[in-house]
Amino acid sequence: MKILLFSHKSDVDGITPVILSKLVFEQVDYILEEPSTINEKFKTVYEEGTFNNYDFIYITDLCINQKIAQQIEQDEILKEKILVFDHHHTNIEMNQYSFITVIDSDGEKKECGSSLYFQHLLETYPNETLQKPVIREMVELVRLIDTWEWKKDNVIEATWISSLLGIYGRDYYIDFYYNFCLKESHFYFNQEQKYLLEVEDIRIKNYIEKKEGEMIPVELHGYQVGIVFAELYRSEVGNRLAEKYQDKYDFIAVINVSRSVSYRGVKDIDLSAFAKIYGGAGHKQAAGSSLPENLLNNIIELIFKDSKEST
Ligand SMILES: [Mn+2]
Repeated sequence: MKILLFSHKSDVDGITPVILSKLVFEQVDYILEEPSTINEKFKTVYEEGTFNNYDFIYITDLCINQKIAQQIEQDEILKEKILVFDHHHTNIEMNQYSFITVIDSDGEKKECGSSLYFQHLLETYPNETLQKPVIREMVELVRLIDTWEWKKDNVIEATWISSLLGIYGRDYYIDFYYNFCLKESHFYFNQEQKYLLEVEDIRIKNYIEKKEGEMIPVELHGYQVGIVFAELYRSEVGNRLAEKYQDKYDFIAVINVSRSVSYRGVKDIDLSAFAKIYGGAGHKQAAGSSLPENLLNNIIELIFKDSKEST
């Protein structure tokens, strides 16, 4: 079977569905996007007629908007081909569509994109590899890190799997864990990985310290916000500083000038609602929004007042 997968670009919850798909289907093509870009990308691929080449189209850890969902709902063939598995509570209302499943929590535990997709695959295509404990154990670590439930029992291994994605990069990570899942029966971290993680830990600590010194206080919509510019380790920077400065700031906004803004908090403030003001989305304590369209050009003009556009 040939499938096309749309998934979330930036974390293990978005990347793991690629690995799972490869363990199940003969041919897997995948497109990795952000919540802010998925709709446009999906629409383009749809209008190009590319979906005709696939048996199924999956969307994981992301969701399409109402307008596109309505379009699909009216397309009798496509409706049967597309399946969405998301867990972002801002998308809960999308459950009204037969091909969309959005589950934030089953009552006992929180779900993530990978855990929902894994359950679907296991029920629909229970092959030998998929039934091995290694897959279940890997998906559980992803779930723990993505839903923050690792904090409850301090399952530090969940943070390791996320750090390894940063160290390896997407392509190598996918390759490595695809082969690992084929070969191994249980999940574990090898000595080499543990060494890499130790080095990475030191790098992150140093980076956070540096960013801490550069934090800028701003008032936004009545909130006290600590603003940090960071291109690396954005989640770690945001989480650590939100915790450390909870008496001073309501939450932290990490701006990556070349990509987007991440919001991180530890208080009872719905950051997904705050992100929405700026066209973003996410979870209560971790959300994001995209940047103004002309930001980079504006920065260039601010720095080089005499610059001219060039081709
Ligand atoms: Mn997720």
